[in-house]
Amino acid sequence: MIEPDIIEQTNDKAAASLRADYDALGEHLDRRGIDIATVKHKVASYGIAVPSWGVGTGGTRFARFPGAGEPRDVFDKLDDCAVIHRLTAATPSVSLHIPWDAQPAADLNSKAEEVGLAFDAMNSNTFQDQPDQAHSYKFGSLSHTDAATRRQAVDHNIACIELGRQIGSKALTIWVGDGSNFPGQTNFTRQFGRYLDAATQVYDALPDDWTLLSEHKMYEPAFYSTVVQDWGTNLLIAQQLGDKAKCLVDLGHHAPNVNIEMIVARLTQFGKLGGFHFNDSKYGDDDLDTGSIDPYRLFLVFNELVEAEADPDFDPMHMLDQSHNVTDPIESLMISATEVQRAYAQALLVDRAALAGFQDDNDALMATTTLKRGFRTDVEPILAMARLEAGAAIDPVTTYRASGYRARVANERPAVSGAGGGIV
Ligand SMILES: [Mn+2]
Repeated sequence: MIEPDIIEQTNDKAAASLRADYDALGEHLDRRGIDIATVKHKVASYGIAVPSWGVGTGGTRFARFPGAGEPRDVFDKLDDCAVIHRLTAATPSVSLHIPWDAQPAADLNSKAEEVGLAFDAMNSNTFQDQPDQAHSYKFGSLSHTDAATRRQAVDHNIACIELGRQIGSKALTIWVGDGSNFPGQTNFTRQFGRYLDAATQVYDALPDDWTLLSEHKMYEPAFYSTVVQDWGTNLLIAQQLGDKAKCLVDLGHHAPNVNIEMIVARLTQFGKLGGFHFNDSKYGDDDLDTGSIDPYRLFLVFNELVEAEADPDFDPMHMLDQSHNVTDPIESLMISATEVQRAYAQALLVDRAALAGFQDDNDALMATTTLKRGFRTDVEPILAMARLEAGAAIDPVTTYRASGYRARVANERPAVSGAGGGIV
């Protein structure tokens, strides 16, 4: 897929400059009492899951403009995901969306083994109708007024668990588009009761070592009210269902300016933070590339995660969830994976003892300056050196473009694709 020679050639051109930059940063960090090798090791062991639906062009509610060489099916998607991991060494797993990616487990396993990837959380889909389904989700799925429709949605989630169990997944992510568009259209209380009842049936089918991740979203596709609209409702669900149920935080699923890092802290404090969908947004659920709009917010989220790292039981799942409309999705996902790593590395540089001291002394200025110092540090040499040492690319996008991968798959894959995609 990507010739090793291409990686070697492009790395050779950049390696001397990288070593000089890395050494200089190492000296600088040493003066701050930070061992650069320790930070690099943590970055190198950090992995984030790629969403299978992210390697195709997403589109908006208005239009979708397909790109060249789009994946035709889950096997093409896994090829593209493998390219991302080959060049970044940051994305060892893929999160599947069912039924878009539904294939026999044996075929999925053999393809994953061929390309060296594992499967992360399974995602169910009850926000659109499939051609062969008996009951429509037009007016909801797990919270639908009709018992047979709810049963169909429950059965679909259980089928996702069953497939996931056969391919080594350990989690099911549930996001529903259920809600209403008019005041009075639904009774909030009865609708949420139906949701909890149906979600409990899914939860009861979960293997012991699995996690059920419920994902909240403020609005869309329902515009007046959404059943799982915010982290408060999400927490109620996780508490109601049981220990294996946790909350998934998608950065884009909040109103502008919401303090997401504080939501992360709250859920962490009570053992209910289950995972993330990383992306970025300017106005709503824009699904823009991670770190493209507000990298400081991403850093502040990671500051909370690093703060919680001391607890050995703290292990939330990390996934990207983006929609790419104007870029090559492989390039966007490579950049996004490294942006998440960057925020993690910057958060590792925060002098936590000093920060705690300033907090206790109510020295607001020194506290915020101490925190921001991590964000101000250019950690790119750490990320690039981790990639080089893992046999990946110092500059993933340059190497990817030099490889000619997109032109090659464009020859093999027809321009019109039936593969699922979109904003979720
Ligand atoms: Mn999401």
